[in-house]
Amino acid sequence: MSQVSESFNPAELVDFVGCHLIYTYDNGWQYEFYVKNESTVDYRIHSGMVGGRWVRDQFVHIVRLGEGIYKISWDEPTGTCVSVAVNLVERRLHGVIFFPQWIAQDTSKKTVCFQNDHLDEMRAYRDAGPTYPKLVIDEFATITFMERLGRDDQTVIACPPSELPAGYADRRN
Ligand code: FER
Repeated sequence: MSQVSESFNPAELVDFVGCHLIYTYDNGWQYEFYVKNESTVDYRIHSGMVGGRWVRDQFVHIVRLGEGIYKISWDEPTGTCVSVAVNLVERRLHGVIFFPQWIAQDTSKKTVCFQNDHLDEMRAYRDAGPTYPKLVIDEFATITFMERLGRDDQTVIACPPSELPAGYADRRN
């Protein structure tokens, strides 16, 4: 592992690793993530301000807050910072997204891509800014689909949202 977070405690994350969730924020934005391992997530954004964007192998900080309750926090190469608190028992989640100003203003949707193929480009946009004022999005979400898979599965998040089978994100359980 190239980076380790201060609160890192892998033993507490056994039940969360492998978790695959699809959820919709109360503002209508639909997201999906897969907890690949104790410090990595893959995700896809189905709809919203940056719908179509997808990312693999994002380094994240994950902590357990209680029974079925976890918090995932990270800093994107774009400069967007995210912190998501997940309650698996009540199937609710609360996310805070801190968008830099350049993304808030970006009508050409520069971050809507498979980010892994454009990492240097994203860092260059981030460094060019402007960063401030940040656009802070603070929303609850409802988890509409939830399953437990194995760790380090490369097949879960493997294509853009547009190439998924019809109805993929609408499955409910
Ligand atoms: C989320 C909110 C925001 C999430 C990812 C993001 C995987 C990422 C946003 C971005 O980089 O544009 O719940 O879950």
